[in-house]
Amino acid sequence: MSGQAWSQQAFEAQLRGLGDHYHIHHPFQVRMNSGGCTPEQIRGWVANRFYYQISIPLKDAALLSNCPDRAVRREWIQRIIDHDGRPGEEGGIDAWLALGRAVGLTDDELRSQRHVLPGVRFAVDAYVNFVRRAPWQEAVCSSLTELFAPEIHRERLANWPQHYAWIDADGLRYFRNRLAQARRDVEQGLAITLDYFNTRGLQQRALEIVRFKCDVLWSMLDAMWMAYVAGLPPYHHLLPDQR
Ligand code: AHQ
Repeated sequence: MSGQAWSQQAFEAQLRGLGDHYHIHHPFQVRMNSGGCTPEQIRGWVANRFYYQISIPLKDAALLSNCPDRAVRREWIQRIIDHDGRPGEEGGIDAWLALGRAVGLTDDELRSQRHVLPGVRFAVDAYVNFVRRAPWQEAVCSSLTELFAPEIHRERLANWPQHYAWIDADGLRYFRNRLAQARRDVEQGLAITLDYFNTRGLQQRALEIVRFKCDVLWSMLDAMWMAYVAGLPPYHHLLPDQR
């Protein structure tokens, strides 16, 4: 890609411009945030997103294993602790299990992954495998969909108590925790990205990477829409016990 590199300010604006592709605009999320989801659709979303949540620490560990920069690792490793927790400290995975219980799913249902749709698994695995193979700076860049995450967490915290009074508000603590964590994560990820992607070609590559991650998040919800809204789960032509 020819052309002069964007200034860091212009490059950040380009990255933030990808917010139009963020999954907050997906029909499933729009339906969820406007109160249009049935309990089964909420449960399907929580059960499928659990696979994403337990994959994040694996993704971040893969990034760390590729990163020779101790200063970066010392900061990035907090992300694993945020999700896995540590002795005496609940992590995001525990908070997501609490969300599961609040919507009527047992821990075993989540941990067994029996509700995880093929399309969700493929999208999440595509993300983890990208990070395993990519240069660590590209892997950092792929986390920048979180530029847009605070808004989606704020929306849930505002709308779920209003629209889904049947869900115990205690189950929403994951979203509360992520508000601050996402902002902190983005500070580090954005600084690394603005610094490393410093030619026009590299900057275009960065935009491609964030678009790929938007595709990951969008595809997860496409699979959930087919299964839980359109009533067309994989192999819907077969009897439930044959699928
Ligand atoms: O809960 C989320 C989370 O911990 C992360 C980590 C980050 C990454 O490293 O890719 N992305 C991410 C996201 C989380 N929640 C999603 C949501 O919609 O609740 C949003 C997602 C993201 O924006 O990438």
